[in-house]
Amino acid sequence: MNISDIMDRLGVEERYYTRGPLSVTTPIDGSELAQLAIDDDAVIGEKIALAKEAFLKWRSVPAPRRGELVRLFGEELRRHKDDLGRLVTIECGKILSEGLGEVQEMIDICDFAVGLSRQQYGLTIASERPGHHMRESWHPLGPVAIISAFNFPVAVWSWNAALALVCGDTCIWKPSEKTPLTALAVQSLFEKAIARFGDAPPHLTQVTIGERSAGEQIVDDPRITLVSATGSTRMGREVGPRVAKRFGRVLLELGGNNAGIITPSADTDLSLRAVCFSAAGTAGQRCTSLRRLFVHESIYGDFLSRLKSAYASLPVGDPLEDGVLVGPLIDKDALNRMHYALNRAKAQGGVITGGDNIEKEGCYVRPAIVELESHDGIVLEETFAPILYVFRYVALDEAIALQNSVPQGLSSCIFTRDVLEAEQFLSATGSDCGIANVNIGPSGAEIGGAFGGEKETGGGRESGSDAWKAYMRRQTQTVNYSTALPLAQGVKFDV
Ligand code: UN1
Repeated sequence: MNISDIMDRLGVEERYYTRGPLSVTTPIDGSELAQLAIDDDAVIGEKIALAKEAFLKWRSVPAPRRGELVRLFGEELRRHKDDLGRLVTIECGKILSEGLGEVQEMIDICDFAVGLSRQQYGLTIASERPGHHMRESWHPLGPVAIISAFNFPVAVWSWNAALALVCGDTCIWKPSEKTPLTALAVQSLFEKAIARFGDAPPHLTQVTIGERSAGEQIVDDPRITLVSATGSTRMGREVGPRVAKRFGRVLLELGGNNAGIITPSADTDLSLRAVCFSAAGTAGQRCTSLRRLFVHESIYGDFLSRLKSAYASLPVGDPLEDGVLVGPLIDKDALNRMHYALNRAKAQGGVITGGDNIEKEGCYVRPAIVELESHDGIVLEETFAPILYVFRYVALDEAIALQNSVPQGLSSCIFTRDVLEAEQFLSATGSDCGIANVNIGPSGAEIGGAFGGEKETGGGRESGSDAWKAYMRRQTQTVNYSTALPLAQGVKFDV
């Protein structure tokens, strides 16, 4: 597949993707797209130094002016949405409307960050001492490392970078080795915005292409004040303690094992569509993909037979083609892991519908439904593939308890028209996840809310709401505007 025209329009020169040891392939047909150079330790060290140098200047630029740069970047994204969206599809295999949707998500977070650049509000606090006032100020933090995954190769970076930039931070981005081309393209669009902005310090954002050791170097460097990492729980288990050891900050977005509950009052058509999109869409390769479904016993038979026929008619194929809804898995390893999970589910007594490979270049597979009685074993693990484990339930309490009984806690949903059930699900005794939805699936969140999850999902929150606070340092300030020196808590210390 030839990408030179797209790369050209996105402003990436050929020399950056035609020589080097890292071979980049497309999951569409497995063919090679590019060969990239890999940064060695010295280059990464130099990039970190440059990020620090840029930070020392950028932190003094007024926040609304920093917002102007992000506004200009958003304009570049709007202008190049078609090409970048297509490149996302080519590099990671999601269908074109989702590739375009990913760029839209970048545009949305840029808009959000522009507004935020005038809203980094702190509190004023009543002081107990006469002639004193207290307040809270938010200051820029420092260089931020963004480690991103293949499945949202550009949107998740932008959630971090757009906020970090208006907060006065600089960014070093280590994209997945599977999707470095979209990172180069985004960097090039960012540089177009920089050129229009005029007086930004150089190296506000940089990309580093590297393998595991590059990640380790970034994670261990004390100049990196925040490591925002998206990926598996296994990766987070290594990154978290290493950054903590040097008292750095982490923001972790790790594995999910998201569930849905279909209650007797659910709107069947709506819930069927939601289940198909969130379990089979993106070939099950979202952190938020639906992986477990609890269906009330009174509607189980009917719901399952409709779900199976919907699955049987899902168009699987080339994600660039019109009408296709399910593209390929990212690579052969992903395909092997899917079959491994299906074999284990079968050994646990699971009855499998679908899941067979589709004869075609690339890693195409029919999404699978697995009906199970025992909620354990492989069900407790996240497999990044279109497998939906389905269970029958009798009482809602029991379904919620099972939903919460996995180690991960990212996203969850219930389908009901009963307000009591909906509110129970959203209450303190309901879903234990970072995201809980009613009458929509667990995936496809908007940028306005804080995104992230509990337990082994890592506890981080990115994107909307007050997630920006993770990219700043909080300072509590007390000013004495009197001539006396009263001490807090009535302490006496007269000299
Ligand atoms: C991810 O899968 O890493 O909520 C992020 C969603 C998307 C983001 C998913 N907006 O499904």
